[in-house]
Amino acid sequence: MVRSEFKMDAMEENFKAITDSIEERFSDITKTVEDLKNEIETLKSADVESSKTVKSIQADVASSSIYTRWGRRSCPGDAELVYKGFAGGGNYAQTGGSSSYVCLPKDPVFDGDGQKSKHVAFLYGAEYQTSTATFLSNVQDKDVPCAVCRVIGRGVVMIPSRNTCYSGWQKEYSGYLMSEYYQHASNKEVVCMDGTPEEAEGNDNGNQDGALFYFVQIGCGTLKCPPYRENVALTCVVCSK
Ligand SMILES: [Ca+2]
Ligand SMILES: [Ca+2]
Repeated sequence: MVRSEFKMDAMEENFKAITDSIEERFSDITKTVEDLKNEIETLKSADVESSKTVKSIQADVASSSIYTRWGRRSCPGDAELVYKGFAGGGNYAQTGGSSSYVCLPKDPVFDGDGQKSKHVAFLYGAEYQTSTATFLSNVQDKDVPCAVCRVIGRGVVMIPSRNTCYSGWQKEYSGYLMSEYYQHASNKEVVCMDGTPEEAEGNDNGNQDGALFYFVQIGCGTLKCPPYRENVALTCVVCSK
């Protein structure tokens, strides 16, 4: 009797030891599973972060904006110079031809003398026509340069009739709106001339005309004054973000 009781006790002890060990292992496994879950979550968020970084780097590399800085031979700030040259466009006295100003590079490349046509559009160099203005009249008849500029990872906007950018935007350059004289045969787009205009390389101070640049002012009416004002040259600013 005593012997079998002793046997039972021993069995019970043995059984308890086994269940304890199972419980212990189970708790270890649960902890390991928890640890692995946490690790997976950490890896997942790290992956999301790194793919975000990769995407933003790709966006920076892929996206760039181009603008023309009229009246200058260089690009401002961190903008990269694509090329510089001479502002040109259709002749002020001709009804046909280019209604855009174009930035012609200083180093043209031609395909050959034999390639020509009788019926064509003409491009001419451009001059500042500021003699009747109360400011910058010293650049009258000077030839207008231009620079084509590239900014990486930012968009660009030209805002007419402001000389400062809106909050969060970086100023590329500011100046004055210019276009063709309102009574000339040729009409042109409105562009933003740098506020500190230079002369083109090889400038001739003489009056050769061609495509012309005049300041732009407001005609009040449908456009309300205020906030607009008559008899004041309109400003402009080129901003990037
Ligand atoms: Ca000239
Ligand atoms: Ca002129």
